[in-house]
Amino acid sequence: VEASIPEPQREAWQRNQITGFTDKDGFEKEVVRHVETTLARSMFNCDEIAAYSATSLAFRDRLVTHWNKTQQRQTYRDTKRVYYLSLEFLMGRALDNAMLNVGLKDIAKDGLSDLGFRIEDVIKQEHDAALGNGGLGRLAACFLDSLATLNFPAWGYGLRYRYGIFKQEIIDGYQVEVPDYWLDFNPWEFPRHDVTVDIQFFGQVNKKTADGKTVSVWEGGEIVQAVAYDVPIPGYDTPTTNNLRLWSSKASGGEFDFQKFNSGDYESSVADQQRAETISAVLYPNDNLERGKELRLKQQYFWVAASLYDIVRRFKKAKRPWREFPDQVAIQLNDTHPTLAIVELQRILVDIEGLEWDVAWEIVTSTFGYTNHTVLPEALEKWPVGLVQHLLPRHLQIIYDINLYFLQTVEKAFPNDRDILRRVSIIEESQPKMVRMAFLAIVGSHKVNGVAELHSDLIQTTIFKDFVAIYGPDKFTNVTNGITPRRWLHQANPRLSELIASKCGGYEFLKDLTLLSQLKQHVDDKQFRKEWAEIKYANKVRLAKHIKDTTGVVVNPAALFDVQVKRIHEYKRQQLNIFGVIHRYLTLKAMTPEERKTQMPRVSIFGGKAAPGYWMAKQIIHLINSVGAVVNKDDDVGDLLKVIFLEDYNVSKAEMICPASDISEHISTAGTEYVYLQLSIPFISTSYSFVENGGHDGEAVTDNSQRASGTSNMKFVLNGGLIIGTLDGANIEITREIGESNIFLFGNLSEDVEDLRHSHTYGAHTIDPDLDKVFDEIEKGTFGTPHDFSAMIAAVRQHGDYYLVSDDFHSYIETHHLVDKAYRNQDEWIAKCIRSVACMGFFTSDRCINEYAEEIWNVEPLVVERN
Ligand code: AMP
Ligand code: H2P
Repeated sequence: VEASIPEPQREAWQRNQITGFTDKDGFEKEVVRHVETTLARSMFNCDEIAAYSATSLAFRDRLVTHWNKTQQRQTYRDTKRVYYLSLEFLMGRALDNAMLNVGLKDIAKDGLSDLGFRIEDVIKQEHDAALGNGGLGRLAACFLDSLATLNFPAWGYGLRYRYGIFKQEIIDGYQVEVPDYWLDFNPWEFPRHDVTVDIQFFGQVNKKTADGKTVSVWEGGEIVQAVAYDVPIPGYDTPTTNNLRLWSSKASGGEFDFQKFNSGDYESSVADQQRAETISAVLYPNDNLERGKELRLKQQYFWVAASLYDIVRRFKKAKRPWREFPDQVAIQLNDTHPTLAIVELQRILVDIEGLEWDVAWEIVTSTFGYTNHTVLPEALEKWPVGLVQHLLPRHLQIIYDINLYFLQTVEKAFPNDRDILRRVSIIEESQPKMVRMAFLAIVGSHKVNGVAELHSDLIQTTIFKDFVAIYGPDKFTNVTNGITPRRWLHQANPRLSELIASKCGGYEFLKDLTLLSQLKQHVDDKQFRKEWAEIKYANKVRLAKHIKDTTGVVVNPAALFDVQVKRIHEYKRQQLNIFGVIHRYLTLKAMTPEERKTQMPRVSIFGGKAAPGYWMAKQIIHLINSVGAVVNKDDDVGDLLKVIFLEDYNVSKAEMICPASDISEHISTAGTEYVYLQLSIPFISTSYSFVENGGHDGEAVTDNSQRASGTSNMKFVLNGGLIIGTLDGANIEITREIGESNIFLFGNLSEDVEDLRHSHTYGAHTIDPDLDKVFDEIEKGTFGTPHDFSAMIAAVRQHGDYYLVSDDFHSYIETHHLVDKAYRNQDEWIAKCIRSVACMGFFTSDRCINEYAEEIWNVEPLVVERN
């Protein structure tokens, strides 16, 4: 439908163009207008939530005028666009980010104050948009910020979950999950009831002949409607405002089935409606674990089919020939979750548009790029063939054809190697047969990248080794992760950002983070160090207040704040940390009061969610809280040790925590293999097991880094905190950039991990004597019922200590002594922090996006003119 306004009437539109507010008075007017009209309230009943809502709507109005201009210019110029497909976007709050990115926060602050509100209180009203689990989802959010800031024509596509990641409550020391109903009021989204797509499931495939040509037609089954919701993504200091389009599911054909309704079957017609809505109802709360649930596959197809329909529709508007599709469209697959997009595009081109298979396949493979985020075998997606057949019968046929043509080329290239066909086949010949999504993603993309140097090397030498032999090394590349300095420095730590700006010639560093290197010249400036230290202290006071308000525990802001916040996972080794804390406690208890006076006070701060089905992770949370309950009221130790578990860790809490840390922990085991995983992750269903024949390639996955990259390490260093870590993931590149003297490294190296594991004897494995004492203390009941923690101890003592907690314990404890010692010399400590920040330029997500743009997407920025 052509809905555009004809030329003669356009003048009226242009005359009435909306220009957003630019000063305090204009802002105040907009807030009052929204309070009184949009919200139908007044000065007599405007609370902080209403002030937040009206402020957000005022800024949203501003964003959307820029959004329109950006989209119009992109449409008019018709340059290549990037589409970032991610099942997770962990956006956090939007208001503060919007105010800073459009450069009007000061105006809003003064305006709100005139109207009777403190801007900090207003900002705090916002509910986090928590549509993700951890690093993978937050990376997608940082990438959106960089794409807009660098003026790339780019859209994100995801799912509009009604429930994001659950809210965590700690009750009696245990994690309790509460649904996150975040959509009560969300001023940041625009429902697009005019942008809907019908998505088909189930049914059957029939061959039909028309004009002498036989085509496959997918018929029957059920239709679910996808409705678009758009979220504007403002760039920093640029009018470019990109779009994040999230799909919501709805029963097609109106409210419910009227036939059923009329025949008296009201309940079942409502049930159909509910079933359709279930698709986008909830984010799967597992990090690094795939569990083969039908609903998850439905989510994936629903989202990629709607997104591709939209992308293809937009491409077709310019009436270009199909072969130009890859010149206009780059699609990045964030992990394997959107891999069905490859199959769907092939289906659209062959079945619907009538292209020849080879022509279509060339277009498909030139369009897609695939990012791998982990080599953890339990995270690599596989779908049972039977399930795909049932849900997406035509797609399974296409997958088989893709595999057939692929294996034929492999056979030609490796004529005497039968085994390679079995190893690289997209279909795993297991019981039941499985579709290996990572292999499909590789075959259907022109570039595959890992997210840190070590990680990208590892995928090429282990899980994807055969594919390197088949395609050559050029198909594989590395893009080391990064973070947006706008949110993670400027927004989270405004005072530090201001201090840095005063030494780096203004705020340009926020757009070119390498400018931070100018800080090096000021390391010896006493006044500068003093101000730096004051800011850190103030940030710690703010966190201490939050701790007091939420846990009741009073902590001393002068103590060394030691932070580990991230999803709870055995490979991330929060258990190593808490065992270390117990060791510290026992050491303090054994000292005389005189000796204690010489010790460095410490606050050990933990935070993070456990997947609801991950029993061991929940035990770890319970132990941390149990230790805190004992230690925090022990007068012998007093300020020398406090143990805090912060409830419901999320993006907005991270923004408060990162600036307040002195040392943070990034201590995953530097290596893995798969054989014992069944023991240590008991809830993995054996029928959906990768254990059967090892990793994707049917061999033992050996010598892998467990942590692909890690990104919170970057956030902590950028905020002037030091880190303790293993030689794993991006820790390695951080060390390279900031220098070994500015980081506390410990533990075994990934190359030794395998040998160590083999040396562990089952049943009675000799462990570190200090760790043994920690275990004895737990078993004595010092921290509550010992039985509660017996599995955690058994994992180390009896079950082979898969994560090498005992092997690394001594070096961990020793390194923490070095941390204490270093912290005593505050002046030198601050100097280390400044030197580190000066070297963090590499870790901006802007650098990542420029690398993707150049090496993978082949897209150019498109600058939108300012008003
Ligand atoms: P679409 O690409 O159809 O999803 O539209 C996205 C946005 O691009 C719209 O909301 C408009 O702001 C803009 N747009 C679409 N079509 C045109 C056009 N013909 N001329 C200028 N802008 C357009
Ligand atoms: C994962 C990896 C991290 C990596 C991140 C982004 C999957 O994050 O484990 O090492 O930095 O992707 O590439 P997470 O586990 O936090 O969801």
